[in-house]
Amino acid sequence: PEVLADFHGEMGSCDSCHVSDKGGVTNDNLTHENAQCVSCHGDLKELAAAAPKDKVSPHKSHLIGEIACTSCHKGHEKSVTYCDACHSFGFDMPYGGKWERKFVPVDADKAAQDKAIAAGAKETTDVVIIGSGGAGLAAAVSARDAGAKVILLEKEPIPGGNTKLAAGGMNAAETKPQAKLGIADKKQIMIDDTMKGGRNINDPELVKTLANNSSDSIDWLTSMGADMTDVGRMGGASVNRSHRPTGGAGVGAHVAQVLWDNAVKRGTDIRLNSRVVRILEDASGKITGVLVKGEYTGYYVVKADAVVIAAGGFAKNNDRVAKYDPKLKGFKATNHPGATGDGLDVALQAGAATRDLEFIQAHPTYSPAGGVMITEAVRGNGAIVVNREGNRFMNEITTRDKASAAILQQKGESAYLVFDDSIRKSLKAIEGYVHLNIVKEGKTIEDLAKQLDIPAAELAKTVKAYNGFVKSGKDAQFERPDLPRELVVAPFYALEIAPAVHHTMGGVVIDTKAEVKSEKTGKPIDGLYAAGEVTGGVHGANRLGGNAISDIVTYGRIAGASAAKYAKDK
Ligand code: FAD
Ligand code: MEZ
Repeated sequence: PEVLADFHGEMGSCDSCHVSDKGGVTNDNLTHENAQCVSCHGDLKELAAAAPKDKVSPHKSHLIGEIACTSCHKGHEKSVTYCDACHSFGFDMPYGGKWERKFVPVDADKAAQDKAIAAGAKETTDVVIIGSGGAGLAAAVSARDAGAKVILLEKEPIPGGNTKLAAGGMNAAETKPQAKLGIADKKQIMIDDTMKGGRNINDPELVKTLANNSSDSIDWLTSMGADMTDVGRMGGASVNRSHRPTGGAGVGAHVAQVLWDNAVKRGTDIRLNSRVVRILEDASGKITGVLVKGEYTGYYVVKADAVVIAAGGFAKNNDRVAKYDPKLKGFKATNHPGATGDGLDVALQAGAATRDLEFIQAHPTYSPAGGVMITEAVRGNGAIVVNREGNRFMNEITTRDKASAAILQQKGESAYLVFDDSIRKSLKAIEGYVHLNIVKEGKTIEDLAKQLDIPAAELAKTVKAYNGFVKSGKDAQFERPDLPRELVVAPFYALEIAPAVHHTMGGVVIDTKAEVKSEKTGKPIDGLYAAGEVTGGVHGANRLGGNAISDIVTYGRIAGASAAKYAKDK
């Protein structure tokens, strides 16, 4: 047999997977088909528990939601390991093929799309949300709380977008966790840091709304079951304000899971494998719904009073990235495979104005060996960065644009992140990198240098000088403003890092109510809202670490509430 369906076909008829013996699926989530897999093979938890402990298990992952078996195990085509979108584990997958994803423009197949539109709406709702990342899920929760009927459409088989990958934290000022830790912060300082980091081209009103609502957003998440009690420092922040779960665990998977659970609990109709390819309007320009391409059910129209675009950015689409910033051509990306810019395309078709698309951020510490971004929190908690000569060359917690540029100037266009066991113990996220086998370990600094094949005496000198700066409270070399700890607790660790495309700052123009502005009139398009990485203006020319999760939670909530109100008042 070539594919899984051949094998199952030999065992019985189509109804071993499908509802009828003639095949055909019930919905794009493949609810029945996935339940059939589980009924014979067990669920993810059971499969993960049975896997050898010393190996990365394909069934144990950091992804969120209920991961459907068919996300990887395909019936009628070669199976693919979704993990390979970022990593390269080389799992021996039955009936497996190579991970490949070609970008298909949203307007491909126009004749079939026009035919589906002409056939009219298949169903009706109050609010449609495009995207199941943090912005979309936050919008779903707040729209449901405001009484709207919501359909949330996600093109990927796995929910959570980039949000589920977020690691370092969520920025917020004047919060309860900060107060508990004795951290004095002000919303105005968050505004000033964000404007400065964004080179002052941010929309000041959007920034004010971000900072002024950030503490409420922490309370909102906490009230739904989130743990945001650990607070650390991110690049460009003058105060510790990046919130994450206890012990420094990754923030994104946690926040996305809490929002997912709450959206599900509130009865949101969530459809995976469902790509929105067009936003529909009437002759007066009012939004009337969306055209969806169901991976298995084909094109159909959902009529809706309001649409929220929460479709994320486009950092994983290198052709598009390079179009706006040719310097980034061929760069790897930290993003999930769905970050291709579809949201922007459907928004443009609907007449939305855009801004700042040329501003694209590279994250300075991506591990090429692991296919994974190494969180800024490692530096925030005290790690240093050295080059192949064993020397520091920058303030490690400067903004990302500056850090990435400095790394690219070093020999080999990469560098090493160096930390000690006390930093490892301060941040649970590091265990994930150790698990991926990408972290070198040395009993002493000299031993570590040998493993990295860099001059041992030079690295020892660098660490000694740095420890002296920590003791004196002043980095005489690069003016690093925050010096949390000396690097003295063995064992010592290092991993190679290089910049990778991380965040697209530009996008759809919105106002503080998350209304999308029209390119033609400059006024809001009736019924169209947007939130999160698909928008521009909040982060200006350069986003500060920790500000995106803050953005998506705050503007996701606002967009959901605004869309529900519009639908109700209509
Ligand atoms: P996403 O979470 O990307 O969700 C958008 C969803 O829309 C996706 O699931 C996508 O598949 C779907 N979609 C797109 N087009 C369509 C369509 N046409 N139809 C249906 N669905 C569609 N920020 C921080 O503040 N702190 C951090 O610690 C942090 N760490 C990060 C670590 C990594 C590795 C990455 C990649 C990013 C990190 N960020 C962090 C940035 C932050 O995670 C993102 O900017 C943010 O989560 C984006 O949220 P979103 O909801 O706007 O988009
Ligand atoms: O905001 C981010 O992108 C972030 C904090 C990433 C990280 O390094 O953890």
